Amino acid sequence: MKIKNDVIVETQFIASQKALRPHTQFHNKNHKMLVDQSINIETIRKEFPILHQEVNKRPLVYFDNAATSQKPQVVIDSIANYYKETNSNVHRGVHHLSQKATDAYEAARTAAQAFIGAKSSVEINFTKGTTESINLVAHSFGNKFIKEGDEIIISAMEHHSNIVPWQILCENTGAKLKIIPINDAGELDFIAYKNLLSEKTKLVSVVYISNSLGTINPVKEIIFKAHQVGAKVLIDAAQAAPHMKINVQELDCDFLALSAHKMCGPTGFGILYGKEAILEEMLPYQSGGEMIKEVTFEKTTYNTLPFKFEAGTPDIAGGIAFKAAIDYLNEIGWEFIREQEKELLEYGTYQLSLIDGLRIIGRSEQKASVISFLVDNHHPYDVGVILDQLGIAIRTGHHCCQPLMNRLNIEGTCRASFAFYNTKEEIDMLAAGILKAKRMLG
Ligand code: C6P
Repeated sequence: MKIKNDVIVETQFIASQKALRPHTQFHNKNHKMLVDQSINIETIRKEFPILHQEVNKRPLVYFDNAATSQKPQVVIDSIANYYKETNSNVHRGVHHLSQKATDAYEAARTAAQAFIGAKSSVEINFTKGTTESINLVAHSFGNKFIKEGDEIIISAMEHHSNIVPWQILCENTGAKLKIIPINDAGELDFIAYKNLLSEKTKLVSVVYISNSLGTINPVKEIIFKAHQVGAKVLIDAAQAAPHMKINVQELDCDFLALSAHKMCGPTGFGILYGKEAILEEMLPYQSGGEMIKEVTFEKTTYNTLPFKFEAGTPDIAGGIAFKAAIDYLNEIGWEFIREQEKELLEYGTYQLSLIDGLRIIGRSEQKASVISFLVDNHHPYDVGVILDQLGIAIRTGHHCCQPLMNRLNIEGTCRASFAFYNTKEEIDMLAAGILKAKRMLG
């Protein structure tokens, strides 16, 4: 595509629209498998009903996938079907529906175990999402194992969810929070990280993929180094889970947190992975029903893993829909997801770089399909509002990473985050929209 006088005069994306999936299996609307049939991107898009609407009389361009991804029909159906056919409480009843609900809910745990390559399903704790998972570790691990004078290491590019729980823990215990600096491209300073590590380090908690910059961090090396000083490591995989295959045993992380809603699943559901031996030693998180073994007024004993960390009636429909999302992503195939998003990132980076006065924030060599940018001196909010008028959804602001914005000396950015169901044509519309915003904002 060439941009001249604010007009797109030529597009090159058309071939990409026909990009064929290398995968041979796919769910159709009736959730039957179509075998040996290559599917193009339009077929995938048909699975997402929300994408086929107009916003402000323009076709919706959804580039806010890092905030939350859209949901395919199979995930939407799984929620409705649960309430239509199965609704009942889990782990409690002897009756048919309760057994059925329990089986479906526990199948989600097994699917999540396979999804992240955990050794045992008891290492999968269901939570409300990444934020709750990190809070669980801060409370249940932190309050037991972190003491005055200990150190916790995070990085300068963390989401608030991976900062504030540790600050509160440090306030409560007298531990110290240490920050791994980043360079101007938005990459972690690994040498500085190694220098921060010492026998005082009890926990390292870092983001796998930055939500604001798209940086993919070398978490395997980070974990290896932390283990050399005896520290445990938590990986915030909120942005990694939608984009790449994760294997917790290969990474050897001690904890990993993710949210279902960023990977085509439901909101308010996620997992905390923890190594079984560590989870066994941790304090309960919330208390009440389900997490107990026996209650008397004198003493209460706690349930076995994973129920020890799952007090109260869970989001059963959420768990079942999470499994539907995992199955869906596996069927799309990680190779396809990686290739499609890589192409979108490269194309988007190129097209946006052609725009005069546009500055891309976050230039890591290892990057996921997130482009943060600033246009001239315009406030990201103003650019975002104009793009919204054109039907284009991006996120603007600090993206819950205020310390990162301070480090970069900016208030915030415009952020376009792509998913495998996005197209180059949509990126062309974004580029044209930015040019229009430039014109309107002067
Ligand atoms: N980032 C974004 O627009 P929850 O809200 O618990 O599902 O996820 C929190 C979270 C933690 N870590 C990272 C790296 C994240 O990106 C997020 C959520 C969204 O970037 C909403 S602020």
